[in-house]
Amino acid sequence: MAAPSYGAKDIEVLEGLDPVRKRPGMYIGSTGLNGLHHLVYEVVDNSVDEAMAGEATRIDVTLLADGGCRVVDDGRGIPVDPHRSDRRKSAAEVVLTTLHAGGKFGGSGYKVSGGLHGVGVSVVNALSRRLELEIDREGLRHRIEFVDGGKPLGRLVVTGKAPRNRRGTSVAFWPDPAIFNSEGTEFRAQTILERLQIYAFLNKGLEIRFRDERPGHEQEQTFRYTGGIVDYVRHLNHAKEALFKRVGHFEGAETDAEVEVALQWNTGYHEGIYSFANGIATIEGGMHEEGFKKALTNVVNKYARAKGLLKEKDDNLLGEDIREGLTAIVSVKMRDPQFEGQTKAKLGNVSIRSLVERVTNEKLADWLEEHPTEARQVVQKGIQAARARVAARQAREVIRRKTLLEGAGLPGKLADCSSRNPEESELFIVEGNSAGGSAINARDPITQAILPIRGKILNVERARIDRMLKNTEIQSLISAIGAGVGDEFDVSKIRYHKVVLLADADVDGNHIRTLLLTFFFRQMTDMVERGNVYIAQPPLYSTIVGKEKVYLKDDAAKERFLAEHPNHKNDFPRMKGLGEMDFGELKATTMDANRRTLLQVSVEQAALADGVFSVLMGEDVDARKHFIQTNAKDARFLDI
Ligand code: 0RA
Repeated sequence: MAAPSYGAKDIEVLEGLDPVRKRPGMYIGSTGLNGLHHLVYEVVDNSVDEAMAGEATRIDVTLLADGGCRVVDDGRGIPVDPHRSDRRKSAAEVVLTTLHAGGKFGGSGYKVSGGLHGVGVSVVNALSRRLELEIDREGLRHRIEFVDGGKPLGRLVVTGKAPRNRRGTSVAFWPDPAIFNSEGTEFRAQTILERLQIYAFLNKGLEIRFRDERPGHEQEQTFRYTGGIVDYVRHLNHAKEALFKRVGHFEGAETDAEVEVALQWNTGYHEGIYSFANGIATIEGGMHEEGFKKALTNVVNKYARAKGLLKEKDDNLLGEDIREGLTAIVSVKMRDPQFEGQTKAKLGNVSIRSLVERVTNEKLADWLEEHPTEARQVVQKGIQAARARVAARQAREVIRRKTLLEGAGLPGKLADCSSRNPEESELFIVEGNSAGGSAINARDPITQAILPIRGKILNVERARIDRMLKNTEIQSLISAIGAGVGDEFDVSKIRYHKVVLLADADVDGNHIRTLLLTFFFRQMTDMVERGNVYIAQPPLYSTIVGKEKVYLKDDAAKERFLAEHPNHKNDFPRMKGLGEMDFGELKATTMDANRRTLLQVSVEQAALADGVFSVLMGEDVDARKHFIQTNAKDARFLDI
């Protein structure tokens, strides 16, 4: 076979992009699905930069029917004039075929840019089997195409007039299956949508349209937020109960750097500070977050003292007290962001700390003065959190002292199993005394222990941890599990490797399950993390077949049954509560290891129980699934 003949231009191209094809992971993280989607972000980033420079107002992202992705913006367009290094080539060709050739690195016209993501469209070109670039500039439409990882099919040519004198850049690319050979080249709309929405939140007024043209996946969605990060905070607090309606907002700048903050408290306990540098999520935090937190603690304490809400004898509120239930966005834009840390998601620039601190100290103090009602609520919530913190510590102390004095005394209500091997031991926490009675009869006494818990352990909507710890039922639970609680919880000491919540599918059952999940999540986190917590699934329906009673777990199981037994005429009475099942039924449907189904609780679910009640445990399984998928997958939106 004849060796392919390369001209000088080809050799240069190969030199330009070869490193990317050799080690794609260095440029896009991985060649799995994450890396694949990175290509989209890479292209969109450039358009977003154009928007940040005040030159673009709209970005269209389209997943093409043939598997490609097209990103169009209405910015200035990549420059088309002959490049200074090689007059035969257009600047656009050089940008697409050379690493780091983008305008961003020359610093021309760009105030800020992502930095990390700035490796540019050339990387996308290198990892695509085809890329089509169209530029509308100075009234003309220009076009150039690349194949096989960035080889130009020709030079940039003018194909006609730019329609309606529009300007902007269009990049369409088809990822190379030879590169993305492990998980394929099929984009996931949801993944892209989530990212686009964040871009839209962070760039006030920017319109981002998404369109999926793939057969069977057709959909369209537009994001545009005139409130920017204020809308973002509202969105994050949407499923929660806001402490007050207003979202606080302030900004400030110095040469080469600007900061914008939006914040609102909710009645929950989770602290959600989401920070960004040049539009990139800084999941590991960094200097901007440090500056914000320090100033927040300072400003709120000062305000509380000035208004007499904290007396001279009172201790200052801790940062964690003030941040309880806080949802905040801290967004900085700056030259040369330094990304550090394990995942390069921590902002290292020391100078930004003092800017954010200064701006927050000044502007947040103003905001509190201007909004005394909200300010008072913030302080009151902080004071309550501080009290709860002290009370929880005291309650833990009491429990610890009790176990020290009384040894490993087990609670009287516990019907323990005889096995002392945690691996095979199961603890069923059963709602209601009568249900507890059936469970004791239904169990395998060697491996299954029963702890009955009264239905109304706590008749507070959202129990605070300190109140939970003082509750005798919870104290029994702690000693039954036998591994301590809170900071002292030691998962290696748990007496049962399965801790199973068994409660009715009604309102009270949901309540107690949610409380217990919240408790486990906050006070026995490792146990949840290791997958030791389960939810028992008693059946929802039964029906009679011949002489036998058949149990059906849920509506889906009922549908399946009907499909398999089209002539079935008997009805499907809804199962009554646990207390009304006899022990034979309870054993057959819920407890017998060979016949039951248990739902293993993930950290995500437990986290959601901590913040979101109805959605997690509600009837609407689809809404729940959707919620968990969209909120918990991304660690930043996980309520931990
Ligand atoms: C280099 C210089 C200029 C703009 C761009 C690149 C640019 C790149 C992309 C990529 C996607 N959309 C884009 N829009 C613009 C500045 C050009 C000038 O000063 O006119």
